[in-house]
Parts: sequence; C-alpha cells; structure tokens
Amino acid sequence: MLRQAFKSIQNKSLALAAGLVFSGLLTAQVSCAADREQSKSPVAPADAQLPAVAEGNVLTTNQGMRIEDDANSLKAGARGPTLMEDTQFREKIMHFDHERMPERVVHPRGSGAHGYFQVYKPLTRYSKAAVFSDPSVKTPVFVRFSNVNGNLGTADTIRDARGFAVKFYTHEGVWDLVGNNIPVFFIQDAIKFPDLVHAFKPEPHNDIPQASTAHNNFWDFISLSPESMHMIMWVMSDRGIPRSYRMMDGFGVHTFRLVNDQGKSTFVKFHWKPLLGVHSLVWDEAQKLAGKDPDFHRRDLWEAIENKTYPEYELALQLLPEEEADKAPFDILDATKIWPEDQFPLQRVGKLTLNRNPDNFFTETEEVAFHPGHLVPGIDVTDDPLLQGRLFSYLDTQLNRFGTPNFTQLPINQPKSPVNNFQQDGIMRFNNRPGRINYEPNSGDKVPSQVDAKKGGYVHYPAAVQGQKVRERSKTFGDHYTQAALFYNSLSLPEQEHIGQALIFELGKVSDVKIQKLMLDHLSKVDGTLASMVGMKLGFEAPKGPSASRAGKTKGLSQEEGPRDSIKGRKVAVLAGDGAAASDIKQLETALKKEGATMEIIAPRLGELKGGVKVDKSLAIVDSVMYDAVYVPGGKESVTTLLGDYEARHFVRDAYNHGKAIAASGEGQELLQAVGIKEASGVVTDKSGGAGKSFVEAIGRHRHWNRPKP
Ligand code: HDE
Repeated sequence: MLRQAFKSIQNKSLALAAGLVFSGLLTAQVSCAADREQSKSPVAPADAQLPAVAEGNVLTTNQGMRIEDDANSLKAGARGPTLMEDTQFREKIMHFDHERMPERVVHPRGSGAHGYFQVYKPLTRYSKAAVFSDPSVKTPVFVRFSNVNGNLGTADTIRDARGFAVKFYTHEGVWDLVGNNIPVFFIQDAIKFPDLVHAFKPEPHNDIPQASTAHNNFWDFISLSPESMHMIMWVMSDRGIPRSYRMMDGFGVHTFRLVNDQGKSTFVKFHWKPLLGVHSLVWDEAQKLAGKDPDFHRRDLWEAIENKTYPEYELALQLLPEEEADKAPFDILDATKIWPEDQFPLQRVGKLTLNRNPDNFFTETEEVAFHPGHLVPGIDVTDDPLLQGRLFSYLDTQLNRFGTPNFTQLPINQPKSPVNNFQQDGIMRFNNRPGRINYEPNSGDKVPSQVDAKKGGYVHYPAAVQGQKVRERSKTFGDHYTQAALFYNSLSLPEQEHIGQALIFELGKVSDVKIQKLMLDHLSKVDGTLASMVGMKLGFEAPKGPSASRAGKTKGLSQEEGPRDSIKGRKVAVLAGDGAAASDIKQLETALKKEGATMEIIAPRLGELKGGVKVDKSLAIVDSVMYDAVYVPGGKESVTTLLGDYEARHFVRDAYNHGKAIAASGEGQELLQAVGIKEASGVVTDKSGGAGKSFVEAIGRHRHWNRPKP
C-alpha cells in the first residue's frame, strides 16, 4: 500500500519536474513499457512516516531534507565562524554561484511567449508537412523575440535587427523557423559570421560601446563588405527600432523548400505579418526609453498577453516552382536579396496567436534552444551558404550553453511527439530508455526501428549536386546595390529621412575619416542624394551617385502601406491634476476599452485626485515615450497645476515631437497652447475631445510626421 502510494507520488513529481505531462517522452516511455525486459520498482524509504504536509509548503534542501532555519548559517557560537559541516548553507550558495549559463553569443536578450499556429487551408499541394495540412489542428508554438547585439541586460529599444524564432511542436516532431524582423542578412557566407559579430559587438580593448553599432569596428567591417549594403538600409530604417514585438514583421530570410508527397519541391520564403501592422519608434524616443524603461518591449508583450490582447501574425508564403528559379533576376540562394512582392505575391496561409506568458523566464525563454536544422517532412533546406553554416552553428552553440547534449530533454525543448532512439547517458540525462537493448540493428521485439517516407520517415529532397571543390563566391551573388536602392526608393519621404538621420548618427560616431569616406562611397551607389545629405553632416562631399529611383519600387517595403487602423493594445497617458474632469476621463476610458486599448492616469502625485480620479503613475516615474498617445482632460484647477509643472509640459511637447496623437478637452487645450502646439495632424481639440472617433483614428495612424515644430 505504502509502496504503491510512494510510487505514484514519485512518478507524479518526476513528471512535473520534467514537465513531462504532455511530452512525447512520457508517451514513449509508456508505449514501450511492454518491451521492458527488467523492471525495477522504486523502493520505498524505510522511514516514510514523516508527518504529512501540504505539497510545496515546506522549504527543503535539494535532497528533500526539511529546513528548520533558512536565515542563519551554522556557527560556532552566535558570533563565531561558520562551520564547514553546514551542508545546507553550502548547497544553497553553491547552487547560487552556478545560476548563470553562458548567454547566447548573439541574441542574448529575448522575450518569449507560448501560443499556437493554425493553417487556413491545407497546403498539401506544396508540402506534406502536417503543420500545413489540417486547418482544424492548433499546433502549439513557443516564440522567442530578441535583440542581436548587446548582452542579456541590454535595453530593448537599441537600434538592431530583432530575432523572431518560432518553435512549432508538431505531431511529426519539432520544426524551428529561426528568423529575423528584417528579410535579408549582412553577409552571404557563414564563414564571415564570427567577423561580423566581433565587429558589431563592443570593441575588445575597452568593451565599449554596449549594444550599439555606432563605432569604428562595425563600420570598418561594413565599409569593406559591400554585400552588407542592403541589410544596412534596413537596419538604419525604422525597422531597426520597432515599437513592439507585436508590431513587427518576421522573415525566414533564406530560401527554403516545401516538398509534397509526390516529392515535388517548391522554393519558398516565409513571412510573418503582424495583424496590428508594422510600426516603429523614433530614434530620440528609443534612446530615452533605453533609460526610462529598458524592458519596454518585454513589458509590452507581457502586458498584451496578460490583458488578453493576444499578438497575432499571419504566415505568408512566396512560392517559386523549382524549374523557374533560374529566371529570377537575382540568385535565390543569396540571403542578401528579397523576392520583390510585385513579382512574387504573398499568400497568407495561416495564423500564429500568442496567448500565454511563460511561467518562468529561465526555464522557458532562456533555456529554449532553436536550430534551423530542426525540420519536419515536407520542409527542407537549400544550398544558401549562410543557411548551410547555420545548420552547423546552432547545435554547436547549444552544447556550449548547456554543457550537455541532453538539453533536448528540457521541457521547453522536448517535442510533443514520441522520442525513441538509443542515445543515452551524458550530463543531466534523466530519461534513458528502459530495457536491455540500446543499439541498432537488434533482434528485439517492439523496439523502435526506422520507417520509410510513406510512414513519415524524413527523406531529404534529392537535390542534384555537382561542382569542383572551391572557396569561391558565386558571380550571381555580385550585385550589392540594386536591392538596397529598391528598398530605399520604395519608402515614403519621412522613412527615407529617418535612414539619413540614422546614418548621420552612426557614422558621426566613427572617428576614422577613411571609414566615413568609404561608407559615403557605398551610399552614393545606393542613392546620390542620400549620400550627399549624410556627407554634408559629416563635413565631406560625397561622390556623385545615381538616384535610387533607377531600381524602381515594390510594395511591402514601406511600413506606412500596412494596416494603420487598429489601436488594440495601445496605451494612452491621461495627464491630470486635482480637479481633473472625471467625466472626460470616463468617456475616454469607455472609448478606448471598445477598441482594445488601455490608459493610465498620470499626475504630479500619487493617490486620489480631488474629484475622485485615482492616479496610476506619478510624473516622476514615467515619460511620454512610454505611451502611444496623450490626453489632457478639462478641469480648471487640474490644468493650472499642469501648466506650472515642467514635467507635464515636457511630457506633451515630447509626445508632439515624436509624432504621437494628442487630444485635449475644455481647459486641457490651454496646456497644448502653452507649449506651442497648434492645429496639426493628429492633434485633436474638437468637441469630442479624447472620446471621439478622431482621437482613435489619430492613434491608429501611429505617427504624424508632417507637423510644424512648436
Ligand atoms: Fe543566428 N545564431 N546565425 N541568425 N540566430 C544564433 O544560436 C548564426 C542568422 C537567429 O531566440 C545562435 O542558440 C550563424 C540569420 C535568431 O534563441 C548561433 C549565422 C538569422 C537567433 C547563431 C547566423 C539568424 C539566432 C546564438 C550566419 C535570421 C536567436 C544562440 C550563418 C534568419 C534564437 C543560439 C533564440 C541565434 C549562429 C545568421 C536568426 C551562434 C553562424 C541569417 C533569431 O548559433
């Protein structure tokens, strides 16, 4: 009886500890119970008669010993030295000393969320992958968004590419789509990756600057690597400073293959399109946020999910039949090229919804291990030399991070389909196959054996390969400027100006004139006017160059083309003081709630204001950069207080300068006038005040660029 109870508790806690409740491993273990040749029952401890305690209520050591005092080490006398025999203390400190695992060499700072993916229609014509075949199936996913540069503790809003890595737990195994929010990459061959990363990280002699590419080493490398020019235009654009993880695209970057059950292959580019549209910060705002709220993106994602305004992205595909690949005006194996949407339309095929925050940052977001080589039947790789290099790097990097190949047994990394093989042992292995047989081939019964493609066995697409062994870049990878110009030319004027300003900042921080001049040379090959504008601010004349218009335009590149109507998950600051008009605030709250947005009352002090309005945050701890829009309600006393408050005036002025929607009702308008804000796009002072349609529309447009300076 006792023995049985212990067995059940042991099994339960093992399963819980390992997160095995839904895991394939558990399924696998149960399903192969029949072939166990020896089965050992756990032995009940001799003294299993401890008084019962509610599960989880008693502090214990890692060995399960109940702790009587956790605040005092064992000493020889109350004022004497700590004793060596205090194993409880030593166990606790030893564990603490080892709390860090090596952070990722790139993408260390990230935020994760759970969710699911659902395909709209079966894509069996192109791929036999189960994840694409049944619209009724919700495939569980874990997504990790990240910065690339900077270390684990870096600010979220640095200028950088963002990682967009998705782990699909399909019933055919794990598929990882490890992408970025920018569709191209800096380099064409993986062998240059260590140099690229060394160049953009802090300089090795003094470890400066943190999380910024604005320094000599980065631009030295770039000025000597013209293949980077396309990616440079993207990183310097608004895409490098996203407003939110919920409002950025994702791209698989490389060309992959979809393979159907007839073995036919179609080349594919993967895109994630956020339903909220793609929106960005402005540079001044991004820099201020790095100090005011370094966790801005992390918090935004967390709060959106807690508030049930779940981030959603559609998966879109660009497809190219294998036999037509040679007709494309660029090499499809070159990761510095996009497939322009005008020629290769996007097909929206399914939706990703993020609806659950991690229970624990470390065991999920930190310990998740992605790898572009985690594939399922129906999805395959190509010979893109960047992707080929990644296929080696990710497994290798996990070995360094975890110090064991058994990271695959961690709950976040386990497939939710059965895992059966004869791999065993190693550091932290906790689940070896039971039984005698641990080799293949074997003559055992009911042991796992290989299966052919018809039964789901993974078969690589039999791509023809030939050629001489050479260290060489294909000549078809040679054009580094046309698509950089295409991108620049496809943007709106304010977006182009932002690229110019970003380059002026970045290159302005370079102290080597030779590097600056070389960069102007490259820029002039993208767009002559851009180069001369940047050159002027650097104090040089840029070489004359052609206009980017020669490259034409394509849709899908300007952020301003996308949806700009939803204000779901947006946060409005309501500036108030004692006597603020509670009815104005109530009306705004109702209007925002209807649209899925939220608001916070900001006042010079915390507590409850005269008139009954409860303050959420004081002006001392927040700034307008943390909000999408500002509203100033009426109320004479309230507005008089705000007029006399430097922080309140600065709050509104900054919001205006950053192009944000601003509304005011009644006396609230006096605050706008006092800081020089007149009638302008996105400034709502009509009768409806904040509660009307015009404010909601103004927030939905995200930013209003063409405003007179106050
Ligand atoms: Fe990565 N990259 N990468 N990368 N990458 C890593 O793997 C690497 C590249 C990307 O949230 C590392 O587990 C090489 C392109 C994301 O955990 C490492 C090359 C793209 C993440 C690595 C590239 C990416 C990584 C570091 C050149 C967009 C974070 C930690 C061939 C398609 C995943 C780790 C997460 C992480 C290597 C280029 C995306 C060292 C060698 C192109 C989103 O293995």
